Amino acid sequence: MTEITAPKSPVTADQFADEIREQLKYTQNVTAEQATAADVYVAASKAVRNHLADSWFKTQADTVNGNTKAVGYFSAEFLMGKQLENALLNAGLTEQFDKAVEALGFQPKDIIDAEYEPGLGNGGLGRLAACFIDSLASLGVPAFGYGIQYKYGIFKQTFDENGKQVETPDYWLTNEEPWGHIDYNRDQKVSFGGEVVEENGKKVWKPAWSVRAVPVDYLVPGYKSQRVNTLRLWTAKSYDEFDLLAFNRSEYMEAVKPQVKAENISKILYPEDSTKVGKELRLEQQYFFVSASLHDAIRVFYPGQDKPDLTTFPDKITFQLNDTHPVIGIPELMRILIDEYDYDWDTAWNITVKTFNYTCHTLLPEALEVWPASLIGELLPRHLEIIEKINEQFEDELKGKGVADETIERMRIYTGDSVRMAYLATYGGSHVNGVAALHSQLLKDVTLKDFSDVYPTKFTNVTNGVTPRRFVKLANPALSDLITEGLGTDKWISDLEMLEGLVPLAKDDEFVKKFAAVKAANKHAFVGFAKDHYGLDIDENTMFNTMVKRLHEYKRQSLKILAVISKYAAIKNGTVSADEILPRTVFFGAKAAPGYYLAKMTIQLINNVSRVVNNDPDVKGKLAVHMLPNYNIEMAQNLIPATELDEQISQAGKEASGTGNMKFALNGALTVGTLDGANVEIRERVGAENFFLFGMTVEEVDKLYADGYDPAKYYEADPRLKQAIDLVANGTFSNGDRNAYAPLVADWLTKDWFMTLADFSAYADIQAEIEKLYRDPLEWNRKALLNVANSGFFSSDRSMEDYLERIWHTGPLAD
Ligand code: CJB
Repeated sequence: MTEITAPKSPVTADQFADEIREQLKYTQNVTAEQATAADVYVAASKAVRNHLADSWFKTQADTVNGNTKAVGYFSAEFLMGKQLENALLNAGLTEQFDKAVEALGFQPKDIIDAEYEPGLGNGGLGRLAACFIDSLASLGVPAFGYGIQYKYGIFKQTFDENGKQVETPDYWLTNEEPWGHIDYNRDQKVSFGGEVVEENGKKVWKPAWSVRAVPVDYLVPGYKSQRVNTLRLWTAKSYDEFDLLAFNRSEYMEAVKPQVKAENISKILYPEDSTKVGKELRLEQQYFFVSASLHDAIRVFYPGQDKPDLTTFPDKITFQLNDTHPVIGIPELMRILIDEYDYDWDTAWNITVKTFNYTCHTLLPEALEVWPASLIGELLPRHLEIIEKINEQFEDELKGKGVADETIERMRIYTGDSVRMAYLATYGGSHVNGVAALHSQLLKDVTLKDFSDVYPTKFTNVTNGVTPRRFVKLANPALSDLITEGLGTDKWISDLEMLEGLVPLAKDDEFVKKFAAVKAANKHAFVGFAKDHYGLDIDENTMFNTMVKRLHEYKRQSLKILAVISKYAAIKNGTVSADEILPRTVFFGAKAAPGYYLAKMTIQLINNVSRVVNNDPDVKGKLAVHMLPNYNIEMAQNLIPATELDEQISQAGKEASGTGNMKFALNGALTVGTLDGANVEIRERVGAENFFLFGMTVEEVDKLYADGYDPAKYYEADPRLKQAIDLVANGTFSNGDRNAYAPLVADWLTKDWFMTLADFSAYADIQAEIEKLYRDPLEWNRKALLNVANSGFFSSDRSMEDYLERIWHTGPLAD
């Protein structure tokens, strides 16, 4: 046995500079003189990774031998953001790094910026997974993130000369990537297709083809916990790299076909978010990573054992299913236990239910994945049999509980034609949770009502959170310093509810002025960032008003852009006087799924409103609009700290939680928002007087649907709205082309499923209140500070503690 050593003691800046030089010389093969910023980035990353290695080994050993159950977080997405700065912070090497790279002749910021951001996620769900594994490591809880190392992450977004979104591939792995360690010796075989036969009374799956799942390990360092967990992302390789016979026949393309087919599985992240995509490849991806991960967990916890006692598996690890994407793991664990380890059905079912839990992230029924049974049958024939049997058992159980036949019909997991993954997850796991209080309530009352009636104790809530390390400490160093000054300690970074200690300081005008100065400095910094990255000239003496998130009808970017257009018209027509106008810069950032027609048209509209408004001398200095391309974590880290007013304006009952809302509140923006998702809890905590609430409630929305919604009525009733829509329709933002936005306009006037028009007047009206407060900087900043002070609850550390207590029933490793 190798002895597990304690973590390496921190080094001096000189020593760290030597370590970087050594990496440059022996692994990068460049001299310090030849090195570019990109070289130094790679060398410094490898050097800091070495510092984390001993803690990583120790954590792995303690995880297997330790006192507590581990967590396996199964997620098709991990949107990690850049790694170096976070790794330095958690390794306690930030200062040494700064000095070391300066000694090498570089600016620390240039080295940090040289990292290429991995985009292995679409939006909220993927970023949440990244926050959660950061928090688990920081709390000292042994955990594995399990997912896919996509060769191409989320597409890069640019805009063409007409303002349309253009997607280009994200070639992130063509740059040297110092973080992931590919481990060919710990691969797993994942099989597909074929048929199920009976041999000696036993079902035997004879797959048609297999791929090699190779793990790529990323270190997940905890903040001040001395723990380093593992993010294990699988990459697909072929067992038959090359068909030599075909090659020798000069059929070169044929020769590499097996390789292409296998490697396709981990080639690309589906650029969807909350919408269902029923693609064969997507099911292959899902099965690929959960099958490899389940086998990996058995390998890790029962090393070298041919016949492990897997009845202890639920005591070793608990798996959280991040949405429905990994739910095929339930029949896969059944198959492993029955077919590979000879357990009987009931024992296997017991183990499986105890091992899995499911988080639902949506309220849109169409976003719950449903797979055609024929597809599962073709790709995973043994799993379809198991799913059928699970469904039989389920229906019997429901009958036994006296559930009415028509209810059972509605609840079926397997309908004969299709398999409902959310239902499978609810039945096949111990707990189901929503991601904000309102969301969890609506899951129980509406989306999964039948299930909650029969299994009430399975349902719980865990409100989302965000990591204070990345989204406050790193993103907003000036605010972090001020918080530390105000509280007299920096312990809040790992105990965010300490921010409450700032509440009394909101009465101290001097402190509030310092807080305002931080915001002003962040705005100034963002002006520089926007100039460098987008070539924009932004006036920092305007209110910075931001709406960044995926583009969805339910999130209602339309509402914001219609209000902007209405404001533009009012300024142009002189319906507001010059001294009534509060100068604003409106920032949008949003990617639309490539096949989402209305979402893409909305982006085009925003870009063209931006073009018209920003070039109109009549509104210069009063209103500017920018659609920033390629919203990603880096942009979030720069824009959120500079934002003064944040938009969370989804239709009530549609946004499961939101996590951007938390990041903005923690960085001292005020929110204009509806009573939706986690907005409800944010408002409760920061105080109704420190939040701009508008719009219909869930009940009002339901009533309006029930009464029959006619958007045209709202268009006729509010002249501001009518004018804004007319300007879109009459070609003002399309060089006179009246057809350019016709589908969008038609949708607004005849359908408007998310009731943008019904909420417009309330949204336009509340702007006066917002602007009035903004004219009083001391009061505005007092309220913004109270947002910071009262948002400590929204740390992902707290979310993790809630999961530990309510769902996972485990805790940190002993030292
Ligand atoms: N969400 O990002 C996604 N993708 C999905 O496919 C479904 C939901 C989002 O998850 C976030 C994390 O829980 C939520 O905050 C957000 O409301 C939800 O849309």
